[in-house]
Parts: sequence; C-alpha cells; structure tokens
Amino acid sequence: MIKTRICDILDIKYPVIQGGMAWVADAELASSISNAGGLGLIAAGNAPADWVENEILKAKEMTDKTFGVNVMLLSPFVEDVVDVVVKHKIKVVTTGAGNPGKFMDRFKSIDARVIPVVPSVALARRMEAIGVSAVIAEGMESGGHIGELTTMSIVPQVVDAINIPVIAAGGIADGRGFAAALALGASGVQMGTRFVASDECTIVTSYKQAIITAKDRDTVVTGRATGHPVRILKNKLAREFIKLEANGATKEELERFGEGRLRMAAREGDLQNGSIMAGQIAGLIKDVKPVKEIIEDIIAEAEETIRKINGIIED
Ligand code: TUI
Repeated sequence: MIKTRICDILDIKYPVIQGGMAWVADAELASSISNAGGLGLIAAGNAPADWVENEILKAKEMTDKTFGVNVMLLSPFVEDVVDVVVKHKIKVVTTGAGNPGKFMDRFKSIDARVIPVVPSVALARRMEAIGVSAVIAEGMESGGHIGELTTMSIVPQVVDAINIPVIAAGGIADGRGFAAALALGASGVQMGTRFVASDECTIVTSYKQAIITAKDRDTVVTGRATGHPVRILKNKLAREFIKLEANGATKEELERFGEGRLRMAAREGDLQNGSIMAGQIAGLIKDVKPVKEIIEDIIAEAEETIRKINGIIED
C-alpha cells in the first residue's frame, strides 16, 4: 500500500491527482476519479462560472469523496469562478497558468487546500511562503500550457527547495513513472493525458483515439512567441500555427487564431482544425479503460517496480 503525506492532507486513498484539462475534466470524469480513490477535479478552463457551478452541483450528486476545482488563472471569468469555488466551499483548488496569490485570502476563508502548478523553484518558494498546502511541479512533457523545465529536472529541485509536499506532473502515465516520481522525492503524481483515454472521460471518441494511436514524437509545442507555449498533437492546426509563427504573426493574431480550438477538438470532434492537447507520454498509452482500472493498475505496477528496484540492491 503506497501512502504519502498528500493522502492525509487531501483525504484520498491513492496519491493520484487528475490534471486540470479545460473542456475535458467535467463532473463525470472528476467524480469517477475521486470515487476510485484519487483526486478528481472539475477544470474551469475558460468556461463561464455558471458552467463550473453546474458541474460542482453534479459532482456533489455523483461522489461523497473529496473532489476539487482547477482554476485557470488566465481565464476571463477567473474572478467569477473563484466566487463559485468559495460559495460551494470547495475543499481542494489546484491552479494553473499563473500565480494564485491574490485569491489566497478567499481560498483560506473556506479552509480550501490550495495546490498551484509551478514551473520553477522560485515560484514554488513564493507559493510555500503564502501558505499553499502543496505544489504541483510540472515538467514540459505535459500537454497544454507548459513551462521550460523537464519533470526529471524540476521535481527534485522543487523538493529540495521547500518543505510542503510536491506532486510530480508531466510524462507520467504508468506505475514506472509513478515510482520514478516517488524516487525524485514527490508525494504523488498528477496525470492528465492518461485520464483523457478513459471510459469516463466525456469528450469525443476520436480525441481519445488520437492519443492511443500517437507515437513518441507526435506532439509539438506551439505558441512560444505568445509567451504561452502549448503542447498539442501534430495536426493541420499545429502546422498552420507553426507557419504563422515562422512568418512573424503578432501575439494578438496568434491568440485570435488559437481561440476556441480546444473546444473544437474535444467537444465538436474537429481533429484537424481543433487543438488536441496531449502530453509526450501519449505514445505510451495504448488503450481506453475505466478510471478505476487506470489508478489500480498504476499503483500495482508502482509497487512491483519498487520491489524490483529493491531486488537489485546487494548487501
Ligand atoms: O495551466 C496548465 N495547462 C493549461 S492551461 C490551458 S488554457 C490556455 N490556453 C492557451 C494559453 C494559455 C492557457 C491549457 N493548458 N498547466 C499548468 C501550468 N501552469 N503550466 C505552466 C503554468 C504556469 C506558468 C507560469 C504556472 C505559473 C506561472 O507563473 C508565472 C507567474 O505569474 O509567476
């Protein structure tokens, strides 16, 4: 049985946390992951606050376990989303794409556990100083909006810099990755792409198929010129975006070109013109299966991996 500090802090059985994933992580996915012993979260993304509230109400019907909300700090609706989080006394809030500092008092007023994604040691230190419960150290192997460091580099450096628990993210989809995260000093893992390829994920089947047929080099990072690099699967949109960037399109032009593209892929099923966000580990994922099986397989494989490693030590 693998039990770490984060299990007690979040009141969860397994130290497995679902990634934010705008337009993907709704009440159905989040509650299934919480029911399976991990921590599921509703991803606010760029959605209006009433969508988030509706998903919270649904999730409350679907699970009696802890679930959270992922707040995407670049959202035009972020203030209203925080109001909804506070109104419903959400127990766990993860944040992405920025510094949640200005909302900390509001989150603390409902005694929420706040867990920001950090792309650097400096931000991890600042987050510890303002009283977050843990941080997610996310490597650039991840899908969606990413930082610059790899998981292998950022996790141990953040672990050494702070005293609160660190959750490893980026490039983790099986028990070997989970065991590696523990070896780096992490208290748990956050996974996104692995949970996209699950039965309970409500997005179009073709997006899941794109993940399970992807090979190791099938993702590309677009949007470096906008200051918001985003990892997606290679497709027509990716090629067009890269061409625009090479031709010196402005930040505004690129942002306008990218608008609404994730929804187009995940919900409308346009896998050529939509943005298929996925991590580099997509190449390892070969099947769509129930969330419970994903989590239990990972834990069992991690235990086996750790036993194997122990077995190579000679006195
Ligand atoms: O947030 C994510 N992944 C996302 S958000 C998203 S929606 C979006 N689409 C286009 C452009 C931008 C966002 C799709 N995928 N992951 C967590 C994450 N957070 N990755 C990187 C960061 C991050 C970056 C800078 C966190 C904090 C940060 O701080 C800068 C500062 O203010 O100090």
